[in-house]
Amino acid sequence: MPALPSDIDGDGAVQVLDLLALLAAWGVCPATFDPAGGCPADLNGDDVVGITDLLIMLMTYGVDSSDVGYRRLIGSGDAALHTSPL
Ligand SMILES: [Ca+2]
Ligand SMILES: [Ca+2]
Repeated sequence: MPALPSDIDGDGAVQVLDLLALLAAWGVCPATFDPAGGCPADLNGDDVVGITDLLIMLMTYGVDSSDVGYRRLIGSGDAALHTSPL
């Protein structure tokens, strides 16, 4: 199963610790200056952790990678989910 991009700490769910990690990294990514450093909170890859990344995280906030809703969100899982209205 693909990883949740907003799951910054990698525990399988998007929750308060991921939000805190994003807020702690707010601003220009260290990766801009140190390509080896990485910038997991930069969810849209523009080298800045900002409002767009926060909005991306909020779209999946509370989602657990084992949830049916997550499988629907990423377009995998039971095909019947794709025929039901959102
Ligand atoms: Ca997490
Ligand atoms: Ca960004």
